[in-house]
Amino acid sequence: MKLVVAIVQDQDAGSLIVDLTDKEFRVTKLASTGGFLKAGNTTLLIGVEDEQVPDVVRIIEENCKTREITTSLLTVTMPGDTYIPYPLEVKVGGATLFILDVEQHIKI
Ligand code: 2BA
Ligand code: 2BA
Repeated sequence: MKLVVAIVQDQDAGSLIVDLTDKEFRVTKLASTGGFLKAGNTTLLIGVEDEQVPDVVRIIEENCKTREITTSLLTVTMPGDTYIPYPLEVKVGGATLFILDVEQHIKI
């Protein structure tokens, strides 16, 4: 068994979960925050049999889009702790996946 950990954009999470559950995959949704943009994103845990991983990856590819985001980061200028916002263009990927071996899967 594998655990697919998928970090996706909030805008894509709804349709992705619908498509996964339509195909009878089980999903757990976590609200998460990206360390760089400090903005909300969604982390999905999807526990599946090894041979189902390609199907899960395909459904994620179909639902998740790369987006250009212009954000403003705050930079501190020396001296005097003055913060200056500066615009930054960032390409946020459709999804970041980690696919882990599951040592045990127990339901109680
Ligand atoms: P939910 O996805 O909200 O599922 C709640 C319960 O609904 C499940 O209880 C199960 O009895 C039923 N259920 C879910 N999907 C089903 C399906 N495709 N067909 C028939 N019945 C279905 P549990 O199995 O005890 O799961 C409780 C919660 O644990 C799930 O909440 C989900 O958040 C998580 N979970 C369970 N298995 C998972 C897995 N393989 N991967 C990720 N999360 C899992
Ligand atoms: P964030 O950390 O908020 O990053 C959002 C986007 O900002 C990233 O998109 C990337 O294009 C850019 N970025 C991140 N760190 C950067 C840096 N040090 N310098 C320049 N640009 C940077 P993605 O790579 O598609 O990542 C989207 C989200 O996926 C991330 O949100 C983070 O929550 C998660 N993620 C990506 N790679 C990860 C990893 N190796 N471990 C854990 N989480 C990861």
